[in-house]
Amino acid sequence: MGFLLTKMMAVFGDREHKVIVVGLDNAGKTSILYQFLTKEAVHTSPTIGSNVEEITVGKTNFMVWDIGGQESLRASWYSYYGNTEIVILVVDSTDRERLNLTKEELHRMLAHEDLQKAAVLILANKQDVKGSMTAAEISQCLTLDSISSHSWHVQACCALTGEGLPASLDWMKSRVVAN
Ligand SMILES: Nc1nc2c(ncn2[C@@H]2O[C@H](COP(=O)(O)OP(=O)(O)OP(=O)(O)O)[C@@H](O)[C@H]2O)c(=O)[nH]1
Ligand SMILES: [Mg+2]
Repeated sequence: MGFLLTKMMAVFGDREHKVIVVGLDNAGKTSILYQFLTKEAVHTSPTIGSNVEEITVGKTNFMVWDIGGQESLRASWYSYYGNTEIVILVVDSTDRERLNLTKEELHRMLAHEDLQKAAVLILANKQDVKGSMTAAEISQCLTLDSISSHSWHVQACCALTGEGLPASLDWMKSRVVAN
């Protein structure tokens, strides 16, 4: 039976892996979701609630939930946590003032019982903007080196051009294959 299942998965592909995309409002979460899907920049407006799309990378299927980041919506992020395998935390690399707030949200999420097995991908978005913080700066401000409870990775990207996003999908794929 196990052999048959392995064979079928090789032919039809794997089951779906749940991914949530979080981060403060205006970070670029929806832009990233649709850049993943269409490989193009899309016009967005602030997300009220969430968007969900299936993203396929080779034979790996991700069900990706993009959740609104406005303050009033952050309190309900937890309702999306169940069965999440990967958390994508999108950071607006131009928003120095609110990086501490992102840090608080990140560490709060990592402490949540439903996310204990999730891997975390931090996307340092808006790298096209002159003077934006580097991935290394963001990594330091978010104290990523102190995280030993979760597998994590930081990636610089630009949702307008798609730069850095294929590498992000590769890392996500490596995480779900590893488990
Ligand atoms: N320059 C630049 N602008 C970006 C980039 N990514 C997103 N933006 C812009 O940032 C604004 C917010 O993008 P959204 O994708 O709507 O942000 P969001 O994180 O989904 O915001 P909420 O839904 O309110 O939580 C839009 O005007 C985007 O065009 C980027 O890489 N570079
Ligand atoms: Mg949005």
